[in-house]
Amino acid sequence: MTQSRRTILAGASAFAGGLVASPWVARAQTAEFTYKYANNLQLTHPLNIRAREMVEAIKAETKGRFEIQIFPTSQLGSDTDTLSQLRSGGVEFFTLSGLILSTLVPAASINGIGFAFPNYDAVWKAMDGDLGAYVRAQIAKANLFAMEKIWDNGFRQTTSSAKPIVTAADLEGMKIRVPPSPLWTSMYKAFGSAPTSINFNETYTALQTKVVDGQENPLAIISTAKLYEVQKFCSLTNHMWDGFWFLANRRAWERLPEDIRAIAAKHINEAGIKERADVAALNAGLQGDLAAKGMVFNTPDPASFRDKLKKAGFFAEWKSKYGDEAWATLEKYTGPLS
Ligand code: X2X
Repeated sequence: MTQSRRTILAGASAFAGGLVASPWVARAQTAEFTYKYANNLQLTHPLNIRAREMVEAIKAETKGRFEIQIFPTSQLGSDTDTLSQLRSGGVEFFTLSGLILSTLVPAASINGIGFAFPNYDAVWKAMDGDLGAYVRAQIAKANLFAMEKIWDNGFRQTTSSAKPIVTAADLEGMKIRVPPSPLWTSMYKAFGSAPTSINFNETYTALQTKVVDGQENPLAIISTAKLYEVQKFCSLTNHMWDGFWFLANRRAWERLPEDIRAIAAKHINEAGIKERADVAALNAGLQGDLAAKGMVFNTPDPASFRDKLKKAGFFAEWKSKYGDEAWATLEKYTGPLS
């Protein structure tokens, strides 16, 4: 049966059922391409709010040819599992912190060096400049494609069920959850903590059952993942900035016709820019809301933390791991770190 006849019949039956105003309303084309996009965040996080708008805009501009199905809250598996699925093509898109991606692409964690970025202005100059370009080139070598604009996670804060973190000494011996990443583990070992690598989808339970006493995340995550229900203290350490690369399986990305790829990339990058503004506003405004939910806040002086890392050789260790060229690119935006 030809498309036009199927369309008319479908339109006529729908019209007969009183579902559309005119029998000539063309049925949306069945998508030529249907891709899965996985992420680890709650539906209420700005990342998923902007992603829903994004997939609708892509479907509309491709006239239904390209459909992206969103799988939030680690529905398809943990971050480490989903990275494997992205590499195999089990999922086509995945937003992932560069620090977790660094298990596959070591250079991808470089933006997470402790106390590197003083503010968002320095972050975006780096990530939309030479540092981001360098990391994306390294990601491409792993047969993944990273969209041009990294999405925002935010400056990370330290929470605990036991006590406020006032100086670096308070981190000594602390059982702290960290995402699965060599840099996170290294940093908290340098603080003298006892870091435990736990995927985000298991973090709430690990805190609730006291497997760990604390964790660290931006306020937007602490709020949307309801970590305030299982954490009493929040110390505004701002100890690192973290983002989410919007990653594609390269074969799946290149399988798309060029016109669809251009439309998808445009809307994905636009959504990332909007999400950045949402997250920054949220992180700036959430302290009062979280305090009203019972969290106790303090703002520590960063000097003792930075000094502890320096004395532990943390900066020197990671400079040698990344290499002089990459480190110089980082310091172009942060100023001297080691
Ligand atoms: O796992 C985390 O802590 C989170 C949600 O911030 C990341 O995806 C890195």
